[in-house]
Amino acid sequence: MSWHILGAGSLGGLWAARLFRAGTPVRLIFRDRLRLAQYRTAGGLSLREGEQDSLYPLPAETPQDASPIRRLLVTCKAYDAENAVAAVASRLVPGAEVVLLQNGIGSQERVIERIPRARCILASSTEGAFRESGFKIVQAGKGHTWLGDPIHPEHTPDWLGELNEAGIPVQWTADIQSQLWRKLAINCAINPLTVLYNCRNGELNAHAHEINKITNELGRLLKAVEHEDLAPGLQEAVLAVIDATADNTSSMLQDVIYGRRTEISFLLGYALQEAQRHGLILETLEQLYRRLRDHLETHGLPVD
Ligand code: NAD
Ligand code: KPL
Repeated sequence: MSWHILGAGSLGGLWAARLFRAGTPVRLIFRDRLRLAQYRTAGGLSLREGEQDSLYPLPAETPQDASPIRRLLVTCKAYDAENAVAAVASRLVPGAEVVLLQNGIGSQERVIERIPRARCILASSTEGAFRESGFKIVQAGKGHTWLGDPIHPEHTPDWLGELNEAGIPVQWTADIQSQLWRKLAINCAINPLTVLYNCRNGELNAHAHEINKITNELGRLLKAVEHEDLAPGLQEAVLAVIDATADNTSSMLQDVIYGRRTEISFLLGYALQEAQRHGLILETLEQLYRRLRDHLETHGLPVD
C-alpha cells in the first residue's frame, strides 16, 4: 500500500526519502503544477545524512491527481495543514489513515473535522531536519516520533514495523495527547524566549528565574487540562532539554531569522486559549505572548 506525503518539506522529505529507499511505495504531493515542475527539474529529493548526500527520484503529483489515497502523512506547518488536507479530502478512501505531524496543538482538530471518515493518527516528533535549498533536505538531528490515536488508542497500525525497518524511529503511545501537551509546554517555555533574547537554547540558562515563572504557570495549565502528571517535573524537563539542545537554534528563532511565519498560534496561542476556557489567568504567559507578538510585528512577520 502506498504512502502519500503532503507537505514535502524538511520532515516530510526526510520520511519520504527513507521510505523510498526501503522499497516502500511512496508519492509526494506538491501544492501545484509549478512546484511539481520545479521538483521534476531538480530530478528528485536530495537528502544529506552526516557526510552522505543521496538523490531519490520519488514519484510526485499534485492534489488534483485522481488516484485514491489510503495512507497519508501530512507534514505541512500547523497553519497550512487544514487547507492542504482539504485539497485532497475527496481522494481519501473511507477508513484512510492520515498521520498528522504538526507541532503544537489545535491544527489537528481542524483537520479531523474536515475528514470525518478517515482515521487520524497524531504524531509528535523530536527528529530534526531543515531544507538547505529547493528540494535539498538535511537531517539535522536524530530523534524519534510518537504516534497515537486519541479515539482508538488501542488500535496499533500494522505498518509501524515497516517504518522502523525503513529507519524511521516510531513508537505507538496510548496517550498521544499527553505527548503533544508535554512538547507544547516545553516549546512554550523555550522557543519564545530564544526569539526575544535572540539566543541559542543553552543561553537560556541565564534566564532561570523567568523560566521558573513560565513553567509554574504552564504547570497550572497542565493541571487544568487534566495532564497533571506532566506538571511536577516540568521545570526539570525544560532545563534538561535546554542542556541537551544547548547549541541548537530553536525552530521558532530559525523561523524569525529566515523571515518565515511561526507556529505561535498553535503553541502559546493555544495554551492561552485553553487557559481562558478553564478560567485561568496566567499573567506571565500572557505577557510573554504579547512581547513575542510585538517582536514579530516589529520584524514584519505575521503575529498568528
Ligand atoms: P517545512 O516548511 O520544511 O515543510 C512544509 C512543506 O509543506 C513545505 O514544503 C510547503 O511548501 C508544504 N506545503 C504547505 N502547504 C501545502 C499545500 N497546500 N499542499 C502541499 N504542500 C504544502 O516544515 P517542516 O520543518 O517539515 O515542519 C512540518 C511540521 O513538523 C511543523 O509543524 C513543524 O513544527 C514540525 N516539526 C518539524 C521538525 C523539523 O526538524 N523540521 C521537527 C519536529 C516537528
Ligand atoms: O523542539 C524544539 C524546537 O526548537 O522547536 C526544542 C526542543 C526547543 C529544541 O530546539
